[in-house]
Amino acid sequence: MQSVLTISPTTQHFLDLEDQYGAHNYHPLPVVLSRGAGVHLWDVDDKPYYDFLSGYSAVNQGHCHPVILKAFMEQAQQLTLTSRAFHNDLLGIYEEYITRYFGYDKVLPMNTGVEAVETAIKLCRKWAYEVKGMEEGKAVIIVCEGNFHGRTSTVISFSNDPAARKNFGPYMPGFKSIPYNDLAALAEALRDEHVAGFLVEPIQGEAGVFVPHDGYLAGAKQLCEAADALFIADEIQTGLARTGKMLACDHEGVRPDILLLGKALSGGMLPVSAVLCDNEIMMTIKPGEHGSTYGGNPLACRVAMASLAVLKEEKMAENAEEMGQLLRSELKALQSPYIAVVRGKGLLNAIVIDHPNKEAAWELCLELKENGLLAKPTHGDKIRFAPPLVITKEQILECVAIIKRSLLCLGGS
Ligand code: IF1
Repeated sequence: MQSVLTISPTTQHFLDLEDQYGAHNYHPLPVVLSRGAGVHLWDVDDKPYYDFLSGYSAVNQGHCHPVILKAFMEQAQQLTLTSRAFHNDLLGIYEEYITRYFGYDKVLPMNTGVEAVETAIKLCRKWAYEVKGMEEGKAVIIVCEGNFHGRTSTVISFSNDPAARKNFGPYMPGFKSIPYNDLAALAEALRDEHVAGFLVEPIQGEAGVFVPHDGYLAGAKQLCEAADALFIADEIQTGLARTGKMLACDHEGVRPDILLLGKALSGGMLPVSAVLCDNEIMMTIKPGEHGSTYGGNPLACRVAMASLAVLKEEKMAENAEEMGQLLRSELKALQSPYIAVVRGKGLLNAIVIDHPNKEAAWELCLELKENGLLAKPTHGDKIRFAPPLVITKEQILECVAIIKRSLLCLGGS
């Protein structure tokens, strides 16, 4: 196995700066990017790449989408932040826009994805005590093994990834973890009268794009309804056209009680997240009980509306569905002995590498980088393939050719 790494002096300069002055909380590929447009990125030496990560699905609309960029620049010159101590002339317009777009009574705007998750946990608990009438302090939220919902101390409390948890305790109580894609386990867990809700990713992203069986989401929603527990869908990664529908839950006609959005809600321009639900849940939070300095700022509102608009106008869900099928079938047709599995939905895909060398997925990603395609391994042997949703058929075929050529670095065939 030999991927010959080329690292220019300019690239090395930036790697050294980060190494010396930045916290070492990441292990990125050794590529330093300075420009992006659509499905492409360019490094500091002006070498072009296909982006097969899309900022972990924050850039579904493609890098620097002109419509989103225009909205961003116009609003940035007008008004960017008022705080929620005062009203601004975009918040209400955005709130009407996004609630109609997804069909909910109300929205609570936040910034990062994990803040949306935290907000959902607080809403779910308040609803349990104030609407369902549960004894205060007793609420349990069911979560799934292999979950990824962000990195706050509460959210890592219910992760079972040692890297995310170790030495960050003490951990927040009130969560029960069950196997993912297991309706019997959910039914059993829901028998506890203190269950307030079920928090789930419609496809587990960090777990390596783990797609549950058809009917899992619909079945889970039904079980939650029967147990009077809230079905909370974390669509921060799966939402906004990524999986071939506007929401991954749409594949099964499921309407979550609480819907969490983030990432591509701003097309990669700034952190924008949202919690959507109906009045019965949302109105349990009263003035002063939750919020954030930047949540609902006019710049975010304007950019989010543009980001949502282009998803529909450019039929990105339809393209994700079509291009995803093409990508998976072309990858399978390679019949590489090193690709054990090709899986995914729409343009949220992963391959599982089968190779005696444990570093094979990392080596392949280095080789892909050399050949002009950027992707990142997860959990050692999986590589996510999730390009921006504006990718064309010709580009998919070119990318598969790059992948085919790069696989040679793993040896022979
Ligand atoms: C990092 C993973 C992806 C998410 C879901 C909430 C959040 C995320 C389903 C939190 C964030 C990110 C964060 C990023 C890596 C990344 C990731 F590999 F870790 F799992 F996308 F697949 N719910 N996912 O996927 O959103 O607070 O970050 O805005 O570096 O931690 P955030």
